[in-house]
Amino acid sequence: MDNKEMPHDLRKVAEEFLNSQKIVEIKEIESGHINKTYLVVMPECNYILQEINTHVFNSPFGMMHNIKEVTEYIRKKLIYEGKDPNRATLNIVTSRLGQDIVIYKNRYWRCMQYINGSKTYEIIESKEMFYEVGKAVGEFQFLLNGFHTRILDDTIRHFHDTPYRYEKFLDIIKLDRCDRVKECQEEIEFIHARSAFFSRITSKLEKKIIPYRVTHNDTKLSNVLLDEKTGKALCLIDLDTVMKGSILYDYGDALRIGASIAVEDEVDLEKVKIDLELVEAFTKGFLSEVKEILWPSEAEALYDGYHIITCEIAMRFLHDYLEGDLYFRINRKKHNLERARNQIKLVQEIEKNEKEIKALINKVLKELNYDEKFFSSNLPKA
Ligand code: GN1
Ligand code: MG
Repeated sequence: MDNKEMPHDLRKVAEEFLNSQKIVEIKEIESGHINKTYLVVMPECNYILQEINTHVFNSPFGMMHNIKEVTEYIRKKLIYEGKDPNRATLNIVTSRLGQDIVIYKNRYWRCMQYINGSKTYEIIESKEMFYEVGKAVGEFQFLLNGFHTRILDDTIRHFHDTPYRYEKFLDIIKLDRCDRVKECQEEIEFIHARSAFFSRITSKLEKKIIPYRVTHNDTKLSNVLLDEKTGKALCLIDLDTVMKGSILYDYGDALRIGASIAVEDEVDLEKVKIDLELVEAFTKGFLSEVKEILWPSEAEALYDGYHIITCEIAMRFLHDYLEGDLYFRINRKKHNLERARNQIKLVQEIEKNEKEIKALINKVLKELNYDEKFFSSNLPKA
């Protein structure tokens, strides 16, 4: 969308945050399945303007509270370490009246600084690149270690509660409002067949075998900023779902997209394969950052994180298709079904490579000299 086509309302909203005289143009950015995102071009610096999807985030102020608290905490830690906080965390731009959210015609908007010279990717281009992504995901955890989970709102309750999501999935199948169940029998069976292990992570959280941490919860590749020139990791963006959770989901979600050689909605399922060298590179970057904080019980369940999050996302896409595409934005009629099939193929690939993945994780733990205690415990059995 160029300036001439720019809807009047969009400019009006931008003006609530930025000087209208200086706005060069506003362009839509095609990214993410939930919020609508625009780039506001200004003379020296660009800004991100986002319309918050309040169907998904029904407590937008709670969400902004979380983002503010977390970015402030990270900023302080970065300053203390002598790093540049402007490129290593998100910076919220408040409105003329000093508010984080502007409500315009009943729609909710927010603004953030665009980090100059940064780039995101939909597909990984090299091992080095994915190593950097691993470092960014690990560093996020490291920086937030010690941040109290109770400070944060539960923005989307039961977000990575896979057994809960399975219960909701069963309800949707029973209702079959869109008469789509018969078309998806095979996919539904695939999910049923794996439901027994959906609680592997949540039950460990409940029993305190693994800790609740402040986690990102949406560590897909396109949410990691890399420096355009150096390729080095800058930071994680899209902090909408930052809340208490398990590090295992963050580890797994990043691998889910990054270690697959096809994009998430690739329809040629032959192309949906995982690259073990990429799994290793990411794991190295990630584990090198979390060495001081990771529990042995978490290390031994890293594979489960990868496996379960991929099942969960497959189930969520299928759920949305069965419900009539109410949640994820779609660009074609069967987009959610295609995404679900793609993720199901990915789960099959993960299962096929289970031994190899577990062996790789163990190898990296050893190479990084993880403490003896990690090896006396029950590490993933290859
Ligand atoms: C959604 O909005 P986006 O694209 O960052 C979703 C994630 C899914 C992801 C799948 C709030 O993320 O949970 O993993 O799509 N976000 C929400 O690509 O549901
Ligand atoms: Mg998101």
